[in-house]
Amino acid sequence: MRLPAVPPVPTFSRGFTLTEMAVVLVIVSLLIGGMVIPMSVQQDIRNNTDTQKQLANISEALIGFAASKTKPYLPCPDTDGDGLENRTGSACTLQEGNLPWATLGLGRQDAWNNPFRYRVAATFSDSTAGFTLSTAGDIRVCEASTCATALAAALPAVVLSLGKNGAATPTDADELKNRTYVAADADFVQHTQTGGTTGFDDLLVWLPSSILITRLISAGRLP
Ligand SMILES: [Ca+2]
Ligand SMILES: [Ca+2]
Repeated sequence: MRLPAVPPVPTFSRGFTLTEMAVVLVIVSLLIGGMVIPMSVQQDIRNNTDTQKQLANISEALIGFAASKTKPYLPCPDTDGDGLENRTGSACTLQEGNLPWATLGLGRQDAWNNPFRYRVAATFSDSTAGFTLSTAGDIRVCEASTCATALAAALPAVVLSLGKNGAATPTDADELKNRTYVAADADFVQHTQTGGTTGFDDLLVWLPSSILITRLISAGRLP
């Protein structure tokens, strides 16, 4: 017996309407926009990373400088802008200033083309006396300008980049603390970057005496 013919299933074939295409394009652009970091932010991240690498190199160079001396000592800050350390006799002319980049054989600026700031303890920078296993520094790094909590103390040296906003005079109290030179004030601030042109964006590296002294023992310069 012949079965009755099945009626053909109607098929639909049509393109997208302009409205549908527009909706899809909007969704795709939103997705891409959410994934792509703006170029300016990428540049900031790169500058921060590059500067942190420079700070790590500076730390190594400071240790290398000390290890190159028969009686180890750290270089003095550059206080006249030529990149060379400034000494008056065996002591530093000032304990704080710019990093003596030329003395250390390093690049002169951070990723934002600003000089690195540098402070060294008087006890670690005397070129006649040198330092010993028991020498203590006087520099502290704190969580805030009030310095209620010290992250590190009795440090021989600290180096900092003023960050992206380094060219401007800061209004942030923590940034002012890092930027302003006061002979008797050896406190610095380090915490996470708060961003913006008036926020905190400084990058610090400090040299603990434990690391400095251990490395000089390894190099045969101490005790
Ligand atoms: Ca100089
Ligand atoms: Ca800054």
